[in-house]
Amino acid sequence: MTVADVVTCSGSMIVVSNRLPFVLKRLEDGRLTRKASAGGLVTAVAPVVINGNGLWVGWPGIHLDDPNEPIPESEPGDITPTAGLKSDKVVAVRVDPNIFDSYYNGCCNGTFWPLFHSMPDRATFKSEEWKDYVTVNKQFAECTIQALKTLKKGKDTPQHEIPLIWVHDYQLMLAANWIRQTAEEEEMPCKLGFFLHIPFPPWDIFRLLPWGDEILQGMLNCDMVGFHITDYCLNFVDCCQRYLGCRVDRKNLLVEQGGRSVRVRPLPIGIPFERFVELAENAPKVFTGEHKIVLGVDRLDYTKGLVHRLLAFEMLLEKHPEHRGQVSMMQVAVPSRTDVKEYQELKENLEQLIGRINGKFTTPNWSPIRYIYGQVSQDELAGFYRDAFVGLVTPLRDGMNLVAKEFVACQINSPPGVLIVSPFAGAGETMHEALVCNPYEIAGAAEVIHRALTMPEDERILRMNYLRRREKVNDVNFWTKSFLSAMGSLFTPEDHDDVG
Ligand code: GDG
Repeated sequence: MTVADVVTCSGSMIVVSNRLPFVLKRLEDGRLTRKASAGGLVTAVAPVVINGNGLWVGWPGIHLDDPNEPIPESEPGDITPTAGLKSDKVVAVRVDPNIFDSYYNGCCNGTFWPLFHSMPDRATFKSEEWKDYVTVNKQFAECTIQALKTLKKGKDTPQHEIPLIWVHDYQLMLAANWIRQTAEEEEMPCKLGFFLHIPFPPWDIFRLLPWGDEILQGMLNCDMVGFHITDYCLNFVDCCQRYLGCRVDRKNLLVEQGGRSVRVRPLPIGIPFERFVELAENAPKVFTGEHKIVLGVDRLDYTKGLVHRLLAFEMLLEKHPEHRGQVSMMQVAVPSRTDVKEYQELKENLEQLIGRINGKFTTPNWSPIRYIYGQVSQDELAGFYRDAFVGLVTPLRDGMNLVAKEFVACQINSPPGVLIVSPFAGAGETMHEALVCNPYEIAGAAEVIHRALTMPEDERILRMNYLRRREKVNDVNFWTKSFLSAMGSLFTPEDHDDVG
């Protein structure tokens, strides 16, 4: 990374997310230890927090009985991006274990997750869970204020030193309410930005939410609200107008609220592109090369369209028997929300379906579906991405989908393979050279997979070159920079020279 690539926030940045960028584990001897998270978001955002002397507010992944138990430092030899995040730069939100399940599995994942993915029949609406959601959001806000106080910025703070608070995702849509209120009352200047990682649904779906007005007001307490794509921005603006009666400017994506003008911005997230290229360059060969591999990698979640995808692959083998014995589908399904019944049922359905399809087509030398239920290492994943012939990314609905982007980054073999994306993922909006596949139309999806498997080499090269070029430029650092720039907090040496 060159100096020009280093992203810096002009003031300090406080990140507020449901999870801290590491989880705490209790060792057998009773000691607490950190286990770092390796996601792209953490890799991109942690250095901005660390370099700018900022803070991270979040839940540490376990319940701590003793409210004064200190957060441990990183282990010696830890080279992950969060290693430099000292414990005094972390505010661990100690959510009451009695309400955590109701807040997290109940309201966040039982109400908002399905509804925002436009699956209202799966959503439940329970006022007790909503009450706990409000309580937890308030607690996150209090911890954020505590973090803001440690920065000791008064009302005379110069513009470029005003701290930036960046709140993440659907678990914390109300937190800005109390952060703004207290910061104003106590004259602590700050800028507030929010980013939603999942889709924002259209008005006709959003209106099903009994607490929609409160959610919109919560988000509007920020100075800027970011989404992956313009469609989600327009849905949000539309809901603000129709639910709250706000004046809006659709062209410039502005919403007026309480005498303030809130900016709404599409900020499509990227991946650490170069890191994936490097991983792909070093990953050992994972497939024998006898069969072409059609690859799916997903958390095991009903939004990811796994059942539809398997049915499409079955249809491919029915309609195009020439692929039998030649092509295998490899599906990695990462366990997710395993204590929720709906997710357990999905796992069972999926495994039955795989059994049925494999039973129907398997020969002594070939099986149509290889299935991994579990997490593979990132090196191995990069090898899968590199050596697969088709990347099959067909969610029913998805905020962005990083797998599509990681797949193209790792496609370094010559000639490359083909990416298929669903138009219902944010990635489908931006990755124009991928083949588009409607997961709901099984027969059509089977034809798209056939087209990918038979695509001429020169077309594959052309499409993949464009896809890779875009993701390389619009990587996760670019995303962080765009956010800071939209908030007026991107450090540019010239501005600071002016200030003296
Ligand atoms: C939310 C939004 C949005 C998967 N399997 C393994 C593994 N993974 C990693 C992938 C990728 C990540 O998990 C999944 O990211 P997605 O974007 O696909 O999906 P969500 O988890 O639903 O994320 C989504 C995202 O937030 C960011 O804004 O794109 O729309 O729903 O990075 O690499 N990693 C390893 N082993 C696995 O088996 N190591």
